[in-house]
Amino acid sequence: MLKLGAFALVFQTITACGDNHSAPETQQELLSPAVLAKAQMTENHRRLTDNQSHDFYPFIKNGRIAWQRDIDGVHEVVVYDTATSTETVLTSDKAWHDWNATLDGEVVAWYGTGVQDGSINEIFVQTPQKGRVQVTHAGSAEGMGHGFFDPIVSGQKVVWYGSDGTKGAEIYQLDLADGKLTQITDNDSPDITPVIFGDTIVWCGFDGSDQEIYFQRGGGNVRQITDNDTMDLNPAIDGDYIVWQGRDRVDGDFEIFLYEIGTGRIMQLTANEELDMDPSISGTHVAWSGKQGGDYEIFLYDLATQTLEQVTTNDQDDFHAAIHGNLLAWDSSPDEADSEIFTATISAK
Ligand SMILES: [Ca+2]
Ligand SMILES: [Ca+2]
Ligand SMILES: [Ca+2]
Ligand SMILES: [Ca+2]
Repeated sequence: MLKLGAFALVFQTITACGDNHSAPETQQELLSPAVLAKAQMTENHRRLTDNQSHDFYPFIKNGRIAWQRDIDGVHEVVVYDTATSTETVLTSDKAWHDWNATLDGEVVAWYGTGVQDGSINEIFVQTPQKGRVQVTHAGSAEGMGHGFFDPIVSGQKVVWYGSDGTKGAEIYQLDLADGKLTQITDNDSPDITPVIFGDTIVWCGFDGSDQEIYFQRGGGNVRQITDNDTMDLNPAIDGDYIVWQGRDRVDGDFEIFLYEIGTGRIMQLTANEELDMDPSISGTHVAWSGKQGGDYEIFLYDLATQTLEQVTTNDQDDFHAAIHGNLLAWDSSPDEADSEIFTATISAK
């Protein structure tokens, strides 16, 4: 293992911003840039699908993987259980393109785009108790914009974003336990791509000039993590850690950042001149898609050991890293044809 370099410490003061957003109380440390030691952490690399359909956008929870597959021109939800090695195509109706599937236990959620009317997008949730339920109804209301997108499930909670019909996109939460729908944000700017862990919701909002990362814990005040003049996008959360992609203010490419809620520390995980995007986090492991030598590869970083692995090495794009526990998944197009789902396991230390 290589020796780690020292972190350069930069102090960043976060100031108050926007309507209902409260300012972080403390100064934050920006640890930048991390000098990464290389280590092999994954094994059992596997091509999970092998067909003529596009398989992409995997999501993992507790050994179950959900993704979307283009079947005869219509996108459907597929769920794979690693415990039983069984694949189930969950949706088969041809009325909706079903996208961005997410799951936790037996609860599965996704959004559908009307095949007939491609401008309407609705959230669907499937549970053992109630079966499949369309939980939003943008299509039946006047002036509801394009509807609702990108649900994420955690326990009995589902979050998503979409137009409230009058202003920019807002963040919504549905509690499946009591059926209560809560609008988390209410402002004039777009709030998009929420993620949830327990009672903490994280999303990407707009501060008037560019995108920032916000979160709300336990229904309390909205707190702002980033405050800069460049784009901060695609947050993910696990436990006390929030990750996202932010623009490198020197080179203009995207880097991966991490925020620790308990300490308020921000850490920059990548420092290069290529695009690093779409991070996912589980425990101390962070995975993302980064450009390397002309195409994208999957990278895995362990916060505990401060080591980095380039998981893929090939000439095609590897996208949409998803991680939970010791399982990592992503999609790629190995034959320059349709895309497939790939998995790897993270070895026990
Ligand atoms: Ca395929
Ligand atoms: Ca920003
Ligand atoms: Ca970069
Ligand atoms: Ca690649």
